[in-house]
Formats: sequence, C-alpha cells, structure tokens
Amino acid sequence: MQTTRSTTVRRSSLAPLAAFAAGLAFQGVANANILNNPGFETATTTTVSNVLGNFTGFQGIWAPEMGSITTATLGVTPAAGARMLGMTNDGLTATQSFQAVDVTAYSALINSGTATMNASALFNTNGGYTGAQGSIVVQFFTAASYGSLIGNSGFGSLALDANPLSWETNSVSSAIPVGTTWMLFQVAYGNASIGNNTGFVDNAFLEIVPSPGAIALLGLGGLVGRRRR
Ligand SMILES: [Ca+2]
Ligand SMILES: [Ca+2]
Repeated sequence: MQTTRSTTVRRSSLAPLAAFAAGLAFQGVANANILNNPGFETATTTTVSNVLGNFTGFQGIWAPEMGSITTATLGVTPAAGARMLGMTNDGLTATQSFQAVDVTAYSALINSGTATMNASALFNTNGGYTGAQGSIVVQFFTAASYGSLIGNSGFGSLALDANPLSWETNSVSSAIPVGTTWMLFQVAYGNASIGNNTGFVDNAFLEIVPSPGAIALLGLGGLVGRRRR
C-alpha cells in the first residue's frame, strides 16, 4: 500500500497537456515502484559489502548493516503485509540499509536531463522514547560500481514520535544526473537517536518520472514558439 507521499509541485496551466504528452513519450516506465521487495515481505537479505561491491550480482536485495526483516515485534506491527525491516545500532554514525537498482531502462529519460526521482518510506520505532532520526537518501552512479558515484539526492530526514502505533512518512525527491545507470536506495537511522531501540521501515518506494519543471518549460517553450511564428 502506497500512502501519503506528499509532493508539492507547482504546475503552469500548460502542464496538464505537457504532462500528458510526456506521459505518452515515457509510457510504460513512469510511475512504477522500481524497488524489489519494497514491503519487505520476502525475508531474504544480504550484506552491505556484497551490494556495494557488486551491484549487478546483488541488485534488488536489501542489505542492512545491522538488522533483519521481521514480523511484528516490540509493539510494532508492519504498516502493510506481514513483515518490515528492523535496524539496530551498528556502533558508527548511522545504521543503514541499501538496495541497488539498475535504471538503464530509463536511460532515454535520464539522459534527456529531465528525470526526477521520488523516494519514500514509512518509519517507526518501538515506544518509550522520542526523537529517533530516520532518513532516506538515493545515490547515483554511471556504472555498476560504487566508484562511479556522481551524486546523491540529499537526505530526507524526520524525527519520529514516541508512538509505536504510528508510521511516519519520509520522502526525498531530486533531479537524476545525466549518465546515471544505477541508483542506490538507502534508509537509515542515526545510531545516537535510537540507542538500544530498533528503527523499523516499511513500504519503501522509488520511482523515476519526467521532471515537473522540465515539463512546464517544454510547454512554455512550445507556446512562445507558436507566438513567434
Ligand atoms: Ca511490509
Ligand atoms: Ca511512530
């Protein structure tokens, strides 16, 4: 179940037509969740070193630094389905989980310089404390290797409430650099903020869509062109 992702997009009056045209151009690839096992319903995980060292061989498999995919525990019930991801303090700065995604199917859109990625997930912790810091970040690569990193989305972060019955939505959007062929989706909790507690994640989501701004500009450009003629 995809919930309450909030996107604030300013559209010109031309946007609906332009968006329709862009939708036709990229039909079949837009508006799909490109993560594998986004709801953590399959319990299989792998190691972070496997994923970061071999995008191709371990693509689509969640890799928690410290944690596992679990059923309901510690008073927390999965937001959807029977399972969720649980992460615990790994002793460093943040406890992170990764999934590598091959995005070469989107190369035409990405290399047009007008691709946006929208990422989100639900976060929750066991009760009794406040201020757990949950984050999402997506990194961009030009090849199937960590060394080809060319940018990242910046962090979408939020401080969680103390209620284990409420799942809170975290999201981040950014332009996708031209040349991107692989993306690394990451969810994380600040270790200092969770202490000996567990940070949970469910309903992870990642999509690649035409940039709303680029669509609006295309629409305006078309209008100006017609007026000049
Ligand atoms: Ca789930
Ligand atoms: Ca909560």
